[in-house]
Amino acid sequence: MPGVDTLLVIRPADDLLLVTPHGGVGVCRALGRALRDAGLPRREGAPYWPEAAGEVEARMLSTLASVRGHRAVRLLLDQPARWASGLPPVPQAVAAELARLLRPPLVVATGPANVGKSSLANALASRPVARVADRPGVTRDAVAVDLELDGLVVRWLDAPGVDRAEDAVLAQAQALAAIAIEAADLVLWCQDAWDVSQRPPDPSSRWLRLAMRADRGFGPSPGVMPAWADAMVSAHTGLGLAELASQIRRRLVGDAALSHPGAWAFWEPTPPSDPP
Ligand SMILES: Nc1nc2c(ncn2[C@@H]2O[C@H](COP(=O)(O)OP(=O)(O)O)[C@@H](O)[C@H]2O)c(=O)[nH]1
Ligand SMILES: [Mg+2]
Repeated sequence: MPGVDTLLVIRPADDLLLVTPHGGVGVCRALGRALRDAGLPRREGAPYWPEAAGEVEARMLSTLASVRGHRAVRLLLDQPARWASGLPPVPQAVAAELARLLRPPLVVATGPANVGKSSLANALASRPVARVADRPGVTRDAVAVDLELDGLVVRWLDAPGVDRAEDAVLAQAQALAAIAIEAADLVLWCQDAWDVSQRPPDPSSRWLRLAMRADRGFGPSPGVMPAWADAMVSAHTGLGLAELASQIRRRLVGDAALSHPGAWAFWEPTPPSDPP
């Protein structure tokens, strides 16, 4: 296409041409029309990945094009060899966990206002994604961002504080956040490390309790994690951020699932299951 696009044409078989333009939808449509007019219709059922050694590899290449996160990529690359060597499929529960490598699981950060929830999202994203202020009620509509945590991409939702809403708009935002919390794969309860006035949720596989702003010191032994917490972080100093990322990843896709040697039918829909 002179002046519009440069494209690559590959002929992997006598009766098959692969045409790979760089352009957008308009270029592809124009190309489709031109090929049809030239008497070269698109062959129905033509393989999308004719260079693949087999069906699993073709599916793998196709899935690889849309996934993010190095853990997904590594595991997918290994699957054709596993199926070829006749390894038994991974159990259903493992497949359900591994499915989270392909579709970002939902992680919601909630808790009282003004404890550093938005700052935590910004620190993990390494860029400003949510507004930060030294007063409650600043985060209203939950802010969503995709974050890669320890090689797993999650959909992170920074929710407004759960304190009593001082206006109807915040109350509405809180009601929406409550729906997201119900749907979440993992909920992060965020509370100041030194705050003893709150009652953190009971331990649960779906909740992770974070002691926030831990750089400020707290209690009789600064730097020691409060008994109620599962993790201790500071968005300002970076304390505990790498450990938090790894803890979140392990809660969502456990080490046992990642290192399971079985063959993974990553193309099959998996029913949702409880987190590990
Ligand atoms: N010392 C300290 N202050 C923090 C930290 N994270 C946030 N803050 C401050 O706490 C206040 C509230 O932060 P914000 O992220 O808006 O809290 P949110 O309301 O829970 O989202 C702001 O003044 C932040 O600068 C932290 O890790 N350490
Ligand atoms: Mg906020």
